[in-house]
Order: sequence, then structure tokens, then C-alpha cells
Amino acid sequence: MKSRYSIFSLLRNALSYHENWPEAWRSPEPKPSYDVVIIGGGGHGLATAYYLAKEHGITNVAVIERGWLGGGNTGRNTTIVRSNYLWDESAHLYEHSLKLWEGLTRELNYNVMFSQRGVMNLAHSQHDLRELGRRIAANRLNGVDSEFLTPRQVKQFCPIIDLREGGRYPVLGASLQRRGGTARHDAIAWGYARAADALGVDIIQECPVEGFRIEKGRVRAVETAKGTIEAGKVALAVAGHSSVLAELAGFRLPIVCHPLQALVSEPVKPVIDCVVMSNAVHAYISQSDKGDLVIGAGVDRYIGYSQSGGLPVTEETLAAICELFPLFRRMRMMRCWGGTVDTCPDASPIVSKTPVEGMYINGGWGTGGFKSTPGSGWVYAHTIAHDEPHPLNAAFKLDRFTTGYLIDEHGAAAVAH
Ligand code: FAD
Ligand code: PYC
Repeated sequence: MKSRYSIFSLLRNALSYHENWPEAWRSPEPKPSYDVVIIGGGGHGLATAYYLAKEHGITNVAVIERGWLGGGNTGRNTTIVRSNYLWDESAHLYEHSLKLWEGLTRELNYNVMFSQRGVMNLAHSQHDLRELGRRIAANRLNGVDSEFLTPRQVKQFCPIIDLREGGRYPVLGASLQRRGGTARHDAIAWGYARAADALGVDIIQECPVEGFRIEKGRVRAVETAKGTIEAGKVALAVAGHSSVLAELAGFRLPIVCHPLQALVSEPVKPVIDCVVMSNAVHAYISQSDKGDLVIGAGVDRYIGYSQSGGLPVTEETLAAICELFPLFRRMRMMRCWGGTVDTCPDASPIVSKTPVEGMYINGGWGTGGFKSTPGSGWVYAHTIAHDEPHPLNAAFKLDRFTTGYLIDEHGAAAVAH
């Protein structure tokens, strides 16, 4: 790998007019059979493949993607990374992920542009203040960096925010996780894909999975647009399509899908060097290295599989952004898009075995699965390799919706839904 990506090859490629670049991963035809077939070539599926190969020596693995790598929510999100979740189970899982983020560029030898610029969550009411206060205390008990900012400290940390009295959304304080930040979403898919491919994983794009062969309660094969592929184990990592695939396998999930949308502005010089989120006003903002403002909304209340979202949500979000940041009122918006987020009743994910033997599910990350990509892949690989969850994901089982052991993270999700 070293010689392929040396400084000389970097120079050669830089001067090649973007022609004859080596492929970052192969595009093989599927083999008749694999030890593990992972369905879904988003960050979670690709990270799982990488950690299966790297941590568990399982390399006879295929990742089957119906479209292109990262074309789902991985390439559609606003890239916020943080670990300030309320309950111990979540804090440990997301913090494990954040620690992996901190070494990921080096681990993958791929610049994932992880920028720990700090994530601030605003409080606009006494209720918000109490929720943030409780969460900051819980975070600190779990060793997760988290601090409270007074309005004056909010202004110091983010000088362009408007805190004048009488605003529609008065800021009474904020939580700050300084180790939180943003990353490049495509890079996470490409980096894991290249590293998994180098370890022998087959990545197969434009290959929708259309069904399963299940015999005596055990999965034996997946039916795909490129034919039947036998599989020792099958791992779902299809985010907004989890329920669709589960139905094909004959079980139900407590997952509801909503459109979640985002938009970017025209690029401008650096003006905001942190991430600001406000659950209550359904808006969050950061600035990309290219200069665009990256703005996101709360979920659309309507259930659906739309990847575009709707104007009423965009209007509400931009109204809030303009109220909090009046200097953005004259900015032009360039593009908006949506993704399909798979939400569980407790706003926590499922990383678990399923009622079908040999089949596993990783889904329900809803509005917050980008930050967890490395950690999720890591624990999912362990679960598949050992046929048992790792202690970090033991609580995120499918049966918690019948045992009642829910992990309610609606507050920490920080995106209204
Ligand atoms: P995906 O990237 O969606 O990958 C699933 C893949 O499965 C897709 O590529 C899809 O094509 C494939 N697939 C589906 N059906 C089939 C089939 N039948 N056969 C084969 N392949 C199939 N999270 C954060 O932590 N921070 C954020 O700031 C953030 N912002 C967001 C903003 C928006 C607008 C959206 C939509 C989401 C946001 N999220 C955020 C959530 C985050 O994007 C997701 O939780 C995460 O990316 C899910 O990754 P994934 O790999 O599971 O899913
Ligand atoms: O989970 O931090 C998050 C998030 C931000 C925007 C969407 N999700």
C-alpha cells in the first residue's frame, strides 16, 4: 500500500489531468459464495467489512450495494460528529466511535478531514437548560468531554450569533463538546472501501438485493440482480431500507422512516469555525472547508422515502438560521436534498442478531448515524464474527422493544423528531 500512495504517485496523479488514475477498489463479479455478505455500501456496511477483515481475519466477505458507494445517507448528511449522549450505553458506544474517528485518517491512510472544531447545542428555554444540564452531568460521569456555556461564553465561542434581547429564540446557554466536529462524508465511504478492498473484501455496486433463501429458519443465500449468492452469514446495513429488507426475510422492525433534509449555500470566506445546533428551532449549521454553509433541518413529520424533502421544512429552518445569524440573511442557497432516516421509538439504533439464524441487523440510527460509523462497524463486525454482541452494543438488541429496556435518546439526538 505504501508504494501505491507515495509522494511520487501523488505528484504523478496530480499532473495527470485526472486520467489513468489507479482504481481505489476493484469491481469484481460476485463469487458464488461468501462467508459473510453485507448488504448496503454506506459507511456502516463498509466499516463493518473492514473491521471483519482487520480485527477478525474474516476476508471472504462481499459488500453488496444497490447503487453506488455512499449514495445513501452517508453521502447526504451534515457530517456532525460528537458523543454527548445521555445514557451510559449510548455514551460508551458513541465515545468509542469518537475515539476511532480521532485515529481514522492514519488508520485508513486516507484523509477523512476530521475537524474537531467543537459542537455547541443551544438552550432556548428553561426546559432546554434543564435537559442540557442533566446531559452534561451524565456525560462527565462517563468521561465524555462536555461543558456548559453561559450566553456570554456562547458569544465568545461563536461571535456571529445574535444574542440581542427580544429575539425570537433567546439563547439562555449551551452545551459544548470541544472534541466534536465534522468530517468529509464521502471520504469515510471511500476510505473504508479502499482499506476493505486491500484486505480482500469484494465490493459489488449496482446490485440490489431482492430476496433471501431461508431454510429451516437459517439464511442460506441472498437473491440479487446479479444472481444468487450463497452466504454463511448475512448482515443488513441498509439504513432507510431496513424494514424493506426485514420484510423480505420475514420479520418486522419497529422502525419508521422520515425524510431528513439539508442544504448548502454559496461559498464564502471562513465565517463560522464551530458547529451550532438547536434542537428546539430545528436547525444546525457549520461551514465546509470549501466555504459553503452546511445547514440541516429537523425531520419531516410525514413518513416517507423521499430523498428530497419539502419546502415548508426548508423555510422553517432558514427562518431560524436568519434569526440566530442575521448576517446570513442575504446568502444564496445553492442546493438542497434529503435522505431517508430510519428512526426507532427510543431514537437509539439496533445492532443485533435477528429472528433469522445467521442474519444480523444494523439500523435505526435515524438522524445520528454518521458520527457512529466507525464504532458501529467495529461492534457490528464483532457481533457477526462471534455471533454475540460486544458489551458496547449488547443493550442495542432488537428485543428491547418487547422487554421494555428502551434507551431514550430523543434529547441527545439533537434533531427534532
Ligand atoms: P446509508 O449510507 O444510507 O447506506 C445504506 C446503503 O444501503 C445505501 O447505499 C443503499 O443504497 C443500500 N441499500 C438499500 N437497499 C438495498 C438493497 N435492497 N440492496 C443493496 N443495497 C441496498 N448523522 C450524524 O451523525 N451527523 C449528522 O450531521 C447527520 N446529518 C444528517 C443529515 C441528513 C440530511 C441525513 C439524511 C442524515 C443525517 N445523519 C447524520 C444520519 C446519517 O447520515 C445516517 O445515520 C448514516 O449515514 C447511516 O449510514 P448507513 O451506512 O447505515 O446508511
Ligand atoms: O446527530 O449530531 C447529529 C446530527 C446533526 C444533524 C443531524 N444529525
